[in-house]
Amino acid sequence: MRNLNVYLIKPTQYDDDGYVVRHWRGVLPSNTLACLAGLTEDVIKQKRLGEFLRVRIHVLDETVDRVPVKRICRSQRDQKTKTIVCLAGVQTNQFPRAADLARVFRRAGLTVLIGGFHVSGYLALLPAIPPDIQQLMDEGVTIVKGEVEETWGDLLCDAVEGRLRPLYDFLADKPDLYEKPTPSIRNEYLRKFVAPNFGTIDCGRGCPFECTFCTIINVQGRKMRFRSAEVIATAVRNNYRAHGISFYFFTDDNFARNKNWQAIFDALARLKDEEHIPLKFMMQVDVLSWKIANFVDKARRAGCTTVFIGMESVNTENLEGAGKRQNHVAEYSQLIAAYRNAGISTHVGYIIGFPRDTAESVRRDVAFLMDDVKPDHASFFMLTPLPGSQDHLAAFRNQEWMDPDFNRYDSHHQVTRHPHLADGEWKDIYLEAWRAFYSFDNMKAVLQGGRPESYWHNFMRFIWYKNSIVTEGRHPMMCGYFRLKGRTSRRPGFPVLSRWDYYTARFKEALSDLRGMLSVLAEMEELWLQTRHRSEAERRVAEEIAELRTRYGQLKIRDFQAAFQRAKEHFPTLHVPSKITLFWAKWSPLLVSNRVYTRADLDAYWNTVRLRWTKRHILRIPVFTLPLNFFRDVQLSLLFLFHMGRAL
Ligand code: B12
Ligand code: SF4
Repeated sequence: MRNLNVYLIKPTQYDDDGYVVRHWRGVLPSNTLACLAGLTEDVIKQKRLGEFLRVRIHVLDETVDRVPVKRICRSQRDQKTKTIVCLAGVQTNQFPRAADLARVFRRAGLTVLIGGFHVSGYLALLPAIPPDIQQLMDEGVTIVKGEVEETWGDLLCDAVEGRLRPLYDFLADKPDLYEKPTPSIRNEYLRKFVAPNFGTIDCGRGCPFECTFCTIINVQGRKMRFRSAEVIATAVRNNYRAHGISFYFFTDDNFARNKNWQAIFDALARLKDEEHIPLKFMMQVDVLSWKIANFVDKARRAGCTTVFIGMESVNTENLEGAGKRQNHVAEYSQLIAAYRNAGISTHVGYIIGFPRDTAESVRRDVAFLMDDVKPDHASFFMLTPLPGSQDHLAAFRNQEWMDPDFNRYDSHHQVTRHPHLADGEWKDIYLEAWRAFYSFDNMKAVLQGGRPESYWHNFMRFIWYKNSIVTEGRHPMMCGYFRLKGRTSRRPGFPVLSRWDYYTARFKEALSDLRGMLSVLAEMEELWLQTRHRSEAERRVAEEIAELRTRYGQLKIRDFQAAFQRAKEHFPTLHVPSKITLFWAKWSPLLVSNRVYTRADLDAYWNTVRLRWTKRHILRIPVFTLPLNFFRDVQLSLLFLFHMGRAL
């Protein structure tokens, strides 16, 4: 054998219509793929596979790449070439897709392995190998349970020599990560994501706590393992120089319990101070992290801009029931304030559907979250018994109903029965929580209450989240920009539509997506107009105008002047524009400057046009102002996009 193709493929999920979920651009690149690419490069460098074997690594993330199934199947045709397909980082909701791909590749005679959290967690707690995994093994697929930092070379050797076993179990031998190869960044992969300066590193693994819904502790363990601070700093330096990576997601489940956090933060701060690398990062921490001496301050100095916190609930009974005893609701607002005061945005994970939840209690709790706890962002999840969690084991032992379709285990679907929430009601209250948190008023409150340095960061996340939930109806963490669907890439059991039916349906969908996106953009434009940073004087003028806004549309130039005049009483240096300037400002298309505070008048105008159009009162459409308002709208949008682009 002369050539070896190693395909590292992260499968995606099927949507509810059976189409493979793929986006034109993703938001977060996969750390598992980068980890396995780094390990494979290391195996090649060490010549573990022999001197003369030419190895090509192909990294494919099905959430943003079309997997060229036929080409991969053909790649082993010639005798001197072998192809190994590694279905990587397979989560429970991706397992059905992974299994379908595995079968196709096996039928073509390729070597296929599946690893990741689903198989690892599923096999970690259940007393016997479940039938779906056994069936795959019978079909010649190798299942890998656990982490492979110390065994990847051996596995690849077994694969090359054709002596792979059906099951490898590394769960008991968790690798020491201290000096292991770090995730490898690939430019061609990063180009598929919205921010191509975005990288991932897991600085450590494990978590000491005992939440019953969590799979991490039963796969990566409760004993913390971590990478050396020097290894991380070297990776960050090299990634910056070679790929321009300056923003990281440190994927540790709990960075605050990484025993090496201090050394890592110090090393990163040195990269910023001494080597002028403009490093920023986000990380996951627990609710007690703010109490660790110097943690928040050092995080800020190292470049932390966002923390993701597993808050899960504001109901103490829910937390106790889920074994999350470390979360004290009374301290939540102090936790948020500690990070906010350091200029770090807070993003909380919040679970809906704990056994004690009712529709009313969820409504009350979400209001408390927004009004009292006041995090910058929240991600909501429907409680899901993920294989590998104590919750799943308990439901399995008690023979409770669990949806047999793993494709739905994405915490965005109901997969169990709830004692107080009827089928359908659970999902409704979950979606209501999303809508409440990402309502205009709450987003406005967050942007106005936050620090100026967090403004654009929070704003961009709002766009991503709003677009995912409102336009696409998908969980933001499983969503990207512009949904793509292949006509024939459909789950077995779903019919492949005729070209005509498919393209008609797609056209309608694309139109509705576009309409959704434009309406999100218009809302965000208004949010920007109402919240963007202004000087004190400008703010005062805005308040005056807001008072007059009840009569908006009928506002006269003299009203504006009066507002300026009153503001001048507070700010004597304020320049009161002349009548001519204000006339110009009100009516000229060039009005779109920093004196626009709302697009309410434009929206009112377009609503009138729409209403008259639908009521067939076409002659009553104010045609003379149409081009002017269109021009003003385009201008305003360009100004908004310009400011957003500058902030990116
Ligand atoms: C980071 C992360 C994300 C990121 C992913 C992007 C990124 N930047 O990586 C974001 C925020 C987008 C995300 C989203 C979601 N996530 Co997530 N995520 C994680 C997290 C915290 C780290 C992943 C990671 O990098 N791990 C380090 C890598 C190296 O570990 P690994 O994947 O297990 O891989 C090792 C081994 O498993 C093995 N291996 C893996 N694949 C293969 C393949 C072969 C062939 C072999 C031999 C070995 C092998 O080798 C690797 C190296 O040792 C994990 C928890 C965790 N600690 O892993 C949760 C986790 C994977 N996520 C989880 C979930 C549920 C989700 C969501 C469904 C949540 C949601 N509703 O939005 C979505 C799904 C998104 C998607 N389309 O994949 C669950 C999955 C559990 C399960 N059984 O399904 C986890 C375990 C957390 C949990 N709550 O329990 N996630
Ligand atoms: S704190 Fe988070 S990572 Fe740790 S056990 Fe609980 S859910 Fe899992």
